[in-house]
Amino acid sequence: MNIPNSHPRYKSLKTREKIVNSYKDGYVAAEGLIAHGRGEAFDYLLGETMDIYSADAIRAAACLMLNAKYPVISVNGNAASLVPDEIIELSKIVNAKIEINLFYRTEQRELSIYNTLIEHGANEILGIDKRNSTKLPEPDSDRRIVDKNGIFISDVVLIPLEDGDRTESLIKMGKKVIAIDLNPLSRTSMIADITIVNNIIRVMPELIKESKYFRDNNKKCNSILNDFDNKKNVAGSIETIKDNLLKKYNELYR
Ligand code: PTJ
Repeated sequence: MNIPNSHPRYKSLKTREKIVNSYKDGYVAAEGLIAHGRGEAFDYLLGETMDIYSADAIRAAACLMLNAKYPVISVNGNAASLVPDEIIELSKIVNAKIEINLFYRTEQRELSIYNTLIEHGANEILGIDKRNSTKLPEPDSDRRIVDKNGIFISDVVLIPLEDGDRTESLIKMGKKVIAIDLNPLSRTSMIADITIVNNIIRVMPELIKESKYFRDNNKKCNSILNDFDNKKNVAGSIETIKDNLLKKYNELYR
């Protein structure tokens, strides 16, 4: 379909087109399309911008990844579809491993995501060689299957669009978790060490920019990490939604 770039929701429609094509190509799960729709709804309520709370969380996330000994970026179908280049670029800046880790795991989807990331220039991708698979103690879902040389031994994991059970399991194992999730009410958002409540499409370029900055200005990271309070920050995002709703309400009724 031809989407005219004059359309008021051009960007959003193009993103939908991208994720639907990745579904047709076999690497986004059907359920990933539903998850995307839920994300869109929260993005709408959040005002579809980069607010101060996500900007703060991104700075803290950049610092945490740069200070990590063994950071890993966990990649699922939606992330591979929406931001493949950015995942690879970030992994190089913060020296992180990339690991494919799927909730709706099939070998065909794993391979398809692997091929996509290779096409986009990735060198090493974990989570695909079954000889290196091991299991986290929890959760019961296939998300617990991880790479011995990746998430299993990591100290910091970046998890875009993740479910709460595995987030909890990673935290119980003593790992620091950075989540990217548009839903500030999700269990993942509430329990992660750092939650970036924004659209992965907006987040990744900023995270790359901040990671480059703090790589060269690392001394500032300690105070940024000490000052960051995730619960307060997520509450700020909820407040943004509340303010946006109130503004709309007042426009209609006052
Ligand atoms: O590729 P798989 O098999 O690993 O499956 C991926 C999905 C996303 C289907 C799977 O992880 C899943 O079911 O996730 P949930 O539990 O639906 O959680 C996804 C979260 O991501 C929801 O809270 C959405 O609001 C949020 N989300 C959706 N799109 C975006 C997003 N957050 C940031 N940016 C987005 N573009």
